[in-house]
Amino acid sequence: MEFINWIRGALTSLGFLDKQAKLLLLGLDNSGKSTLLYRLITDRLGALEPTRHPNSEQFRIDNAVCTAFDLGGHQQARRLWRDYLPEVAGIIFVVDAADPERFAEAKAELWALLTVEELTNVIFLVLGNKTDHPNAVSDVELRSQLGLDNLLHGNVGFFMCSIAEKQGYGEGLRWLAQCI
Ligand SMILES: Nc1nc2c(ncn2[C@@H]2O[C@H](COP(=O)(O)OP(=O)(O)OP(=O)(O)O)[C@@H](O)[C@H]2O)c(=O)[nH]1
Ligand SMILES: [Mg+2]
Repeated sequence: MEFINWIRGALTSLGFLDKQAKLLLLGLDNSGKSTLLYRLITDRLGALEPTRHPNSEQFRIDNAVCTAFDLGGHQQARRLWRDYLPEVAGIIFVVDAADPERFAEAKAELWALLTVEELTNVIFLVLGNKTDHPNAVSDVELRSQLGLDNLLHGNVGFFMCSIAEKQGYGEGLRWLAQCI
């Protein structure tokens, strides 16, 4: 059995077999998490209600079969985030790049996760969303506001995107799929 698992692991890492990955979609309320999930499974832009209950969907990125949990980002929902951390391969942390008043709050939540010991080997994809919005700040500005300037860990990727205009998140997700 050990040997079979070893062969499986080797074939998966060479890209011959599908990887299975549990992902979490986290970030403040209104950042665009559910919009992203809906986009990934339907390829459409949905008019969605704020997420009140956790839900999950499966989708494929290259050879990674991902099960993503959308937990909701309002204060009460954030208390649930920690319950979902076991077995997580990647966290997609969505930030509204057009809402500077909430950058400090987003930074605090992001860093609360980045410093969890259990998550040391987890891949973080930080998406600065809503680049189509007139108030959106630049990637340099957002990276700095989130304290990601001098990040030396290879497990954190930062990409700007517009889920509405189907830009940027594809590159981010492919980077994530390669890393997990
Ligand atoms: N302009 C613009 N608006 C976006 C984009 N992505 C999402 N939105 C809008 O942002 C708002 C919030 O999106 P949701 O996906 O519901 O946000 P959420 O992160 O799931 O929020 P919670 O469920 O409350 O945690 C909606 O009005 C979306 O239409 C984008 O790329 N550009
Ligand atoms: Mg939502």
